[in-house]
Amino acid sequence: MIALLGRQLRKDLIPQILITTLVILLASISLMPIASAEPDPSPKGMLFSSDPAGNKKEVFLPSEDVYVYGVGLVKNTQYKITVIDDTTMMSGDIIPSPASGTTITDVTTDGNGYFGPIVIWSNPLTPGYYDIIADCQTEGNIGYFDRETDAEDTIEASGKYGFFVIPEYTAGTILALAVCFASFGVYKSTKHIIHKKL
Ligand SMILES: [Ca+2]
Ligand SMILES: [Ca+2]
Repeated sequence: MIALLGRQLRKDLIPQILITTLVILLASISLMPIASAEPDPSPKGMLFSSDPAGNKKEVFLPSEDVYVYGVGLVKNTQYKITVIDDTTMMSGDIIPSPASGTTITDVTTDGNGYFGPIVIWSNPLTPGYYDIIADCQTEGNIGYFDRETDAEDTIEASGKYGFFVIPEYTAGTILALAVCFASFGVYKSTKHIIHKKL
């Protein structure tokens, strides 16, 4: 009797088992494209030159300080940040000496792979085009640029410069032009008032 009930029970369960298996199979198939679309497990870090508040900034006056912050770097890890003359780096290249007037800065990333903004160059700055490179001190080759673990300014990645320091005379010219335009505006509005009075 018990054996009969058991057989009956198993017989009733067979369709349910088949349906459950089918559902699991379909769910696996539907999840497959999602799994293959997962982001790169080792995303490349990025550096950004900025102001003290962490707003991206690429053009500096010689009288300003250059700040940098990094995102997507190796977590809780030491990096050496170097300002170099504008160049194009390939993975495996030796990291050039710091640009004149700059020094290498040590930083440690937080649990999210983030650091900064920190000052990497205090004024007075030397006019020119520069790149910023972060050399990981725990992975890759120290002193060499490793694209998998290191990060450089993202603008450098597209073959451009990381940041630019405007020459004094350019800044002076812009200021002179601004004063000129402002004076011209005052003159025009004054003239307009005089004409009105006449
Ligand atoms: Ca390295
Ligand atoms: Ca560059």
